[in-house]
Amino acid sequence: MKDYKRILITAALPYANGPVHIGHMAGVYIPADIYARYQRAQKRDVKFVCGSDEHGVPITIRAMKEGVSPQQIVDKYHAIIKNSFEQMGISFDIYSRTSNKVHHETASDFFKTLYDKGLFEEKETEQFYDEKAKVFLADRYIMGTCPVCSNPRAYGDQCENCGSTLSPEMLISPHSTLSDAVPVKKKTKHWYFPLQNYEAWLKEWILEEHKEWKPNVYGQCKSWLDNGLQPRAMTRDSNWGIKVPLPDAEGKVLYVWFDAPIGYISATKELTPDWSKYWCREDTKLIHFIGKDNIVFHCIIFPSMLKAHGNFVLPDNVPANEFLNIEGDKVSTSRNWAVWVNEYLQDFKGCEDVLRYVLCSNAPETKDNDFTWKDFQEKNNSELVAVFGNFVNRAFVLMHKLCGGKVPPLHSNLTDETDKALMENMQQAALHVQRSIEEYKFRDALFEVIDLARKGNKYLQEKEPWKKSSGDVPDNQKLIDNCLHLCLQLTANLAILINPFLPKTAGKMLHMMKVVDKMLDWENAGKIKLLSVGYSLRPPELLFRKMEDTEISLQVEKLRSGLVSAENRKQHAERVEPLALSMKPPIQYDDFGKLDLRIGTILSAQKVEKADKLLRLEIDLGLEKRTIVSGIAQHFKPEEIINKQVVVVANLAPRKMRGIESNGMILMAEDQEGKLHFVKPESAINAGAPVT
Ligand code: B3M
Ligand code: ZN
Repeated sequence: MKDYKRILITAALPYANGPVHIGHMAGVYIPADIYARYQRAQKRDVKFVCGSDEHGVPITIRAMKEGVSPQQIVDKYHAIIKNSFEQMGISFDIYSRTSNKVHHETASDFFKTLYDKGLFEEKETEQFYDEKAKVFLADRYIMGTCPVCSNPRAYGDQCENCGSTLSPEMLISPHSTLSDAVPVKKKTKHWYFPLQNYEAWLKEWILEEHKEWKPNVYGQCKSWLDNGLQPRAMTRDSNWGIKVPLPDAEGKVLYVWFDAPIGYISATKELTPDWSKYWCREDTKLIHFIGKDNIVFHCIIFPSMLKAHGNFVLPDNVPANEFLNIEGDKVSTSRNWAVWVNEYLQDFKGCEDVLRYVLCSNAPETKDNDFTWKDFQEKNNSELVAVFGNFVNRAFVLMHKLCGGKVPPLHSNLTDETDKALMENMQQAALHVQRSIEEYKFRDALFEVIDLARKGNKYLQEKEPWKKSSGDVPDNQKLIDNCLHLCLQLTANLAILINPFLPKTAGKMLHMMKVVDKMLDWENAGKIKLLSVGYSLRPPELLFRKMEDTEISLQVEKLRSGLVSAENRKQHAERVEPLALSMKPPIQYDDFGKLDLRIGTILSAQKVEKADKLLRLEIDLGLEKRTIVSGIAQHFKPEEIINKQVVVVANLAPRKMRGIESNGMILMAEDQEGKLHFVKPESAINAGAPVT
C-alpha cells in the first residue's frame, strides 16, 4: 500500500441529455459520496469532483428530438441534474460542466500535447454516412443488431443490453437513428490513438499491479487486453463539441470520450489554483467512481491517454458497480422504465436519506441488482424506522423520563457483562465500518451500522430500565443511569457511523444531542465518552417516518403507466420533456368565465397534523373568511406568509382534507426548481377584489 498524501475522487460525468435516475445514484454518486464524506471525516485532504458531460451524440440527438439547440439541452439538464445532486446531499467540491472555457482549453491542450509528440495516426477511412441527414454515423447515430446478444437496438458504440463495446462496422443491418436510412460509405479523415502501443504496459499495470481491483472491473479489463487493442479514432465529424485544434480540421471535434474524462482535470482546475498538486503528484490517490459501462474508458483508454501525456497520475482504483434494475426489468430511458431522482425528490420531500439508504443497502456492488418499491418500503419501515430510528428515539425518551433530560453518569463499579459487551460492540463496529468503506464495500459497512443499532435495541430490551424506576432497591437509579449513559454514547457513535451514508440524519442527531459537527470526526468513532455527564439534551425528533402502502402503490402505478411500449417509443421520444411544459388543450371563454377568482389575504396559517405537505390557511376574502387547506407546507413556513395576498379560486366545491373542509384553492406558480411562488397583485389591494 502506497503512502498517499491526498485523495482525488471523481464521479462519472453524467450526460446532460436527461435527468439522473436511481440507477446512476446507486451505481456511482452515492458510493462516491459515502467515500468522500468518510475521507473528510478522517480529516484527509480530499477533493471530490464531477460535472455535466455536455458533448457527444447523446446531446445532439436529444436536441434534434426536442427541436432545440444542443446548448439549450445542456443548459436545461445541467440545471436539473445539479439540483438533484444537491438535494440528495452529494457533496461535490465542484459540479462543473464540459462546456466551460477552462475545459475547452484543457482538452484542446491535451490533444495538442499528444499531437505534438507525434502520437496520433492520421487516417482517411470510409465510414457510414446518412445521405438524407448529411451526417457521418458514429456512436449513437447508428443502430443495428448486436453481434453478441442479438439485441436489435444496439448502438454504434455500445449495446445497452449486454454491455459490449461496439463499433459501427460490427452492427448487423445498421441504420441511421436520425432518418432510419440505410447508410452508405463515405471517406473522412480522423486522428487515431494507437491503443495497441499501450497494451504491454496496461497488462503490467492492471493485470499485475492491480490485482486488488474489483473482480468485475479486473475481469472486463482482462478480456479487453486478451482480445488485443486497436487504434481508436479520437475525433468526430460534428459541429457540437471541442474543435480539433489543428489547421485543416474544419467540421471536426474531439471524440466525447476523449474530452469527457479530461473534464475531471478541468473541474479540479476550476476548483482550486492548487489543482496540479492533485493531478501531478505521485502521492495523490485518484479514485474513479463509475458504472460498469464506463470501465473500458476509465481503465484502458483514459489511463493510456494520461500515460501518453506524461504529466498526470493514474487511478489507484476504479470501483465500478454493475447495474440496478427496477422491478425486475432493466432500466431503459427510451421506454421510460426508470425512477427519476428529480421526481422522487418531489414525491418524497424530506426523505432524501431514505433513498440513499435503500440504494446503498441494495447497491449492485458485485452483480446487477433489483430495486422494487416494496423493498424500498420494507427497508424504510423495518430497518430505518423500526431499528435505527426506534433505538435513538427510545434512548432519548427514556433519558428524559428517567434521567431528567441529562446525560446520566456511568457508575463503573456496577457495569456488568452486558454493558461491557455493548461497549465492545461500539468499538468493533467502528473498525468494521472503516475497513469496509476503505475496501469500497459500502453495503457491508452500512449493514454493520444498522446492526449496531439493532444491538442497542436488544440491550435496552434486556436491561428494561423502565421497570427499574420503582426506586425501592438502592442501586436502581444507578443501574438506570448506566443503561442510558451507554445508550446515549451509542447514539453518538451511531451518528458518526451513519454520517457518510445519511448525512441529514446525522445532522438531526447532532441537533438533538446539542453537539457540533466536530463530534463526527472519525477519530471519535468507537469512543465511549462522547457526551459529557450532566449535559442536557433536546427532546427527540423523528428521524424517519413510516411509508404507507398507498404512497408505495402510487409509485408502482406511476412506473407502469409511464412505461412506453416499443411501438410508440418513437413518438414518445419526440414528445418527452419539451422545454416548455406541454400546453393543455384549448378551452372556450365560457369555461374560463365559470371561475370566480378573488384576491385574498392570509390571516393565519398552521401546519396540519400528520400531513407534512399541508397548511391550514384562514383567508380574508373581503365579505367573508375562508378556511383553505393548501399543499404548500414544504415551501413556506406558516409565520412567513401571514398578511400575504394571494389569488383564490373562490367557487371551487368544498373538499375535505385530513378532516378539514377546504373551501377554495390558492394559485401558485412553479419555477424550474419545482419551488412554489404565490401569484399576487403588484401592490396590496382590497381583499375580495375580483381577478378577471
Ligand atoms: N457521460 C457516460 C455515461 O453517462 C459518460 C461518462 C463520462 S465520465 C468521464 O454513461
Ligand atoms: Zn448486446
